[in-house]
Amino acid sequence: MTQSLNPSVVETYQRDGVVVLKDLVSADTIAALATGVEKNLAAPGPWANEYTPTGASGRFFDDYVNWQRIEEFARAGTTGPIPQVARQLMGSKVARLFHEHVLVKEAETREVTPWHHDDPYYGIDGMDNVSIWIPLDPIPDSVALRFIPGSHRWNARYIPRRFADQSAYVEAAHDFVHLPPPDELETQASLSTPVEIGDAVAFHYRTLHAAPGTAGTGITRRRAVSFRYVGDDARFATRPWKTSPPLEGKGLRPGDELDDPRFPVVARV
Ligand SMILES: O=C(O)CCC(=O)C(=O)O
Repeated sequence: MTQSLNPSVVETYQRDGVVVLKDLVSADTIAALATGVEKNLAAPGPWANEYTPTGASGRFFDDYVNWQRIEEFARAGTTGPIPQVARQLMGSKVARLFHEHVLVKEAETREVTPWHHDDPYYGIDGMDNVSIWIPLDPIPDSVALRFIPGSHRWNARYIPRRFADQSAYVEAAHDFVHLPPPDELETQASLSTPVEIGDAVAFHYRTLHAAPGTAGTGITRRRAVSFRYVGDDARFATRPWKTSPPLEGKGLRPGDELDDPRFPVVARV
């Protein structure tokens, strides 16, 4: 089934680099993704992270690229409305799944998701891309993702910062600059995206975003799965640091199309 997006939604995505998609995900898919997250927590992959220090309250866990072993992620990320909507938002002929990313914050987690954009972390170049962030719990404003709309068009790429301590990956790198200080970004963050279960937030790999922890909010759990897609202009790339996910070329060289079973075509015109 192909779900046709209202053109104004696509226009907002292209202009702001972020848009809320109401009622995108069925209750069955939410339940399946919740099962997938439990499987993932029970058996983390080799690249999983725990960002909460031992002994501190809460837990901030993330992991990615498990769709080939967790069928619930494969089904939601490669079939049904999610990939179809991704292709339309990108305005691409083809959508490929890049990977899925699970982010879980338990109650009283103090660790925030720091300001960043995703592109510099990835070994992918191109402007045809989208992450579809799907919450499995209601997301009130207190824990909602924050965005700087339009920042995907700033023509700037920022040196990644580690989620654990917010330190920069490197001092300097050609073609990349340091992020402005968080309080400066905070004042520009004009968009918070509270959403209900069934809604999703779509955002561009270059759109600056952040998210609070759960500490002090009364939120008991905040689970999300972010499906990441790339479109027609996506090319394999290297970075001056280890990419995240740390995918190897395996025959792909910088500048190559992602013609590789790790990045299956999941929607086409
Ligand atoms: O879920 C979060 O806290 C952050 C999500 C995020 O940064 C992403 O999906 O790129």
